[in-house]
Amino acid sequence: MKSRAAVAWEAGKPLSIEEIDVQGPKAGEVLVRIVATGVCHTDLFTLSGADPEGAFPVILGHEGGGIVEEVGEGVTSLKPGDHVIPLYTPECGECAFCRSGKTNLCQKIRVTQGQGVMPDGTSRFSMGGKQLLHYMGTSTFSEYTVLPEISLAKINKDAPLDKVCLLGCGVTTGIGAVLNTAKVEPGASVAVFGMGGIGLSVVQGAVMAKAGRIICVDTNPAKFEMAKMLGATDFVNPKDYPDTPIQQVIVELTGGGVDYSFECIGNVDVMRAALECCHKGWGESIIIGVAGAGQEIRTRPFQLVTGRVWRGSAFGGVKGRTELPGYVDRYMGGEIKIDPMITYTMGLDDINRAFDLMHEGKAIRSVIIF
Ligand code: NAD
Ligand code: AHE
Ligand code: ZN
Ligand code: ZN
Repeated sequence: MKSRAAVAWEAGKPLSIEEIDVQGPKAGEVLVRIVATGVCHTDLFTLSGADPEGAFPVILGHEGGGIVEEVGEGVTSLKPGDHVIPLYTPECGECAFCRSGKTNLCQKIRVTQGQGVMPDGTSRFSMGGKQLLHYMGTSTFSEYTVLPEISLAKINKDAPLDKVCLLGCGVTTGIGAVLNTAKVEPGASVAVFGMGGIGLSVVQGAVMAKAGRIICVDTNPAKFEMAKMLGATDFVNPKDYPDTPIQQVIVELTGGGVDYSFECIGNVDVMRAALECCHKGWGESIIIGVAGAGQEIRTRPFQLVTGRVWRGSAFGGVKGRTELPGYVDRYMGGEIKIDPMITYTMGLDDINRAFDLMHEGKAIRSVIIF
């Protein structure tokens, strides 16, 4: 079938709106009509060429909401008409990772997903006979996309797909990092570095966890208004302290450091600051930001010897098929806020503007409506 899609032909170039060919679903696969998709910083990151796994030409996008159009042979858990959120972290329920009870990082299809192909090693996308790659197993920048059955969470049909698409990455990642990865307890102090869609969702998670102090750090003070509206208590712009390392500013502000910090930028120097602003003896820092090829984190081992903990979080530690429907219901019940995160909505033809707005720091999330 034909599909409108935004194609990334090469790194560093704007996306091109094309009419592509999409092959129907093979065994264990599902054809989905994407209704709406968010644009996440990770899409920009891969388009920039900084992603070690980035391969082109590719159809990016991983924060979508859609409707099942057709199912392949052997698919039992989904049928045409079901509303779904694509999962870049699938959940097969049977691999060692799924069975461990310790992680959400299902590895059943991770190798082929990273290579930009379906589990059988081939792509369902092409144009003029030339193969186009899948991205993160989701490729939501195409009106029609094909995913493995294990990469789809079935959700409440009453949920607006142009809102809950943000649960496909940003909102879930931030809230989950607080509740699942850090397990922030009531009264705890929290520092959040980076007030994009992820950092603001960490703020939201910290409020849900009943954290005491929620300190937001961003070099763009325009972001603080939304953070305050979501429940943040303190705002720090590193540019106001040109002569003092930001970790020292936060240690002094809190009289010894925070209980938890979250890096939501992808900057390895900020990752160090986020660790070092944690309280001696128990402070935990969670890395959420994705850093480019060749980047490495550094600190004095003494920081860890003296009790600080460095951890990471992918998709907020959330098991998508099991837990995401509950996140959707919590949005429907008013507990999870998504609408304020949507700064712009636009059609697929304007998708490059969504990338520009994020680069310029003017959008928390742009949602593309097909
Ligand atoms: P974003 O671009 O919307 O937000 C980043 C924010 O960081 C901006 O507000 C910006 O002003 C601020 N910032 C930049 N440099 C800064 C600095 N030196 N000090 C303080 N603030 C600074 O991005 P996003 O969509 O919120 O994504 C954030 C990061 O999280 C990205 O690296 C993205 O790839 C990553 N991410 C990870 C996961 C995961 O599962 N681990 C999921 C989604 C996104
Ligand atoms: N491909 C990159 C890493 C990218 C990365 O860390 N992705 C996150 C999700 S970001 C969503 O916006 C993730 O879930 N990682 C776990 C995984 O298995 O990819 C690289 O460095 O190679
Ligand atoms: Zn993302
Ligand atoms: Zn699995």
